[in-house]
Amino acid sequence: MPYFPPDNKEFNSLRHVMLMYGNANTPWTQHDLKYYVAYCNEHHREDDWLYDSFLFLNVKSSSGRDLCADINLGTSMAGEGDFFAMVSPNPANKKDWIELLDFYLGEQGALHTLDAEIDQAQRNIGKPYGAKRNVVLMLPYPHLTQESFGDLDGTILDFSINKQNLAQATRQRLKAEKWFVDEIAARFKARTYKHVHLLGVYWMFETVYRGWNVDDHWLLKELRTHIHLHGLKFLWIPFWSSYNVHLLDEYQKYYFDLAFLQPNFMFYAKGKGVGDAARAARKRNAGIELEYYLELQEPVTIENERHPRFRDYLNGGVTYGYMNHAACAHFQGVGSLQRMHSHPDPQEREFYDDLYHFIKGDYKLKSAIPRPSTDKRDCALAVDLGGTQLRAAIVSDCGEIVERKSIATPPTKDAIISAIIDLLKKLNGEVERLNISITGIGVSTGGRVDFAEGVVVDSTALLADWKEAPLRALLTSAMRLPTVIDNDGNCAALAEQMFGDGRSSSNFISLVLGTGIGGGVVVNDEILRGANNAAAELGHISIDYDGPLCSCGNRGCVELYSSGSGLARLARDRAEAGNLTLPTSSPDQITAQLVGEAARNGNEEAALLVEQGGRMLGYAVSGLINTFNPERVILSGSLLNLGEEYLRAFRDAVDERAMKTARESALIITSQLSDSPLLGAAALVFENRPPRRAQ
Ligand code: BMX
Ligand code: ZN
Repeated sequence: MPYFPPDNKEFNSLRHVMLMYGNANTPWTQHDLKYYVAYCNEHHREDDWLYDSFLFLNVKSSSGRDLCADINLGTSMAGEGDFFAMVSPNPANKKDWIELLDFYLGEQGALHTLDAEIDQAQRNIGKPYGAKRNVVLMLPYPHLTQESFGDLDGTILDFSINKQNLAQATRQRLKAEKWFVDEIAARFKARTYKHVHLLGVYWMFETVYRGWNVDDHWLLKELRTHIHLHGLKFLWIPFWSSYNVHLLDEYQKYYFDLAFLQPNFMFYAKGKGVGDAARAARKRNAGIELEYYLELQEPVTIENERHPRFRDYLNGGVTYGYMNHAACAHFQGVGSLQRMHSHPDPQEREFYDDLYHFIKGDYKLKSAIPRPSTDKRDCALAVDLGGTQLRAAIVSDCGEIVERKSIATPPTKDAIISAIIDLLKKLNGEVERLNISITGIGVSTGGRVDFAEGVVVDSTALLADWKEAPLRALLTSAMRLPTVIDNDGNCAALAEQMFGDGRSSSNFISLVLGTGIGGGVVVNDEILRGANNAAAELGHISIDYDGPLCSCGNRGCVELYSSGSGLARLARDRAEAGNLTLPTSSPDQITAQLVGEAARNGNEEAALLVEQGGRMLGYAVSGLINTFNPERVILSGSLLNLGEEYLRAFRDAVDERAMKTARESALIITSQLSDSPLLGAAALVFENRPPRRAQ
């Protein structure tokens, strides 16, 4: 599932909507609005267009009564605590709601001033802005404590259940909301704004609650129907907490037309990063909110991390693709963008320029700002057991390999296990010197793995004795660290998802071309594990039903032609039959790399094998593209060193064989990660405690 896309015509091409917190006592002035309408130069003059959409919202009326429900009390990033229906002791009444209407749509209201400012900006900028600028207006909340809202059609509305049942109270609350929407529509129509399009209305309360005294589920469903009668959209920006995340899942079905996931990454000392928020937004077809909060005078737990985190938000737009592929909401607290523009601190000023580029869609990754924290770096001990090499490393939570060791894969199960423990102990001995802390152990291995139990179930001939190995239990007791184990193909996909090109796509296929062919499939942001974690053995797709027997039991598996072991086997057979001459007479020394080298040096038989390897892989991947319709196919592993011919033949076969529609959307790329299974082993550890630092 993609993000909620920008430039959606039904939403008047909305891309970036700025939250404009205001206050009836201080109406918006043209001077204040210009920093949002336009990118202003150092002389405070409009130089280029900036936000295309504006969400006006006021929390309190001029008399201090509450226009909206307080939000998210008692919840934390980890989803602790609970929501409860808000009981404002001082709820706004009809008079306050009318004041809000005047604030938005009065003669000198926010929309009037915005329209005038756009007019002026147009003269100064001298180029058109495309679609009309959007406005979205917050609806006030009908508080349950409001027993005497004011008169509508001759009755004084009562929102409480003190003198009536819940259905009666909810109907009265709905009546007030419908009236407010009607007023917005009528007043907007009555004025003629030149540059402003009324896109919709916004619901401030961040959960949809039903309890003994409140039924916002029914209220919102009915209200949305009414909003649609006016041709308006209903928008929402809920906090991504464990409580209401399921409401976000189906927001379009029941309540809202467009929701932005609110990460709250800016406000909690520990918790999920922007990458997780981005993935969660994609899963739900939501937009995403960026939070600035640069200088707001409120106790913020991460006071000294505001700048690094804001950099993470901007970088995340590139890394996770939301800069150009998602509708974005921008939370700036009160007026922080304007302060950034004229700030004496050059870092703040740089952020202003960066935001301008972000909105234009051409912001480039900048290096992450180092965290002031003196904490030890969080790392994992990672192991990758392949058919040829056993490797182990210390990997940091931003995917950096801090220390590594490797040996040739031992031949027996017992020898493998003691070699793994030996490598891990050696690495663990480095912890003090490196000033790191180890969160856990992740193991990436060939073969079928019982993921839940941490047991290697069985293997092909590439790891002949690697069966029924209760690896997690053994490592946990030897190392006294939590351990997670998965198949190496899955691990590589996980590494792409956490550190590589998988960060910006929800559907991709990863192939590790080594001794064998490791496969991993990500569908809708989830690794496809199957019924018992045996899915995605992509090396064992048969492309020749009558071909040679594979150690998996099938015939003609693609791994027999296109992997390192497959190419070496074919070359050995040909050399023995006298059809291939390689610069060695010993069959044991024939490897895929040797075949590649010979091919690059003009050996035609060797070149034919390399070409066939690439082509056969292309046939198998064509089927995968038709099956999974991925956004990307990410190739990694040592076989990429075979030479251009392997990749060219692969691409040609895919172009020739995959179905057109699926082929068009599948980008074939080589991984940017140097060691995806090893990084994936670390990713297993970090999966439930994702990285804090940006790439
Ligand atoms: C084999 C199979 C897969 C593995 C792939 C890549 C075993 C031992 N291995 O197809 O599970 O993902 O090789 O492994 O059954 P590598 O040895 O190339 O790393
Ligand atoms: Zn096979």
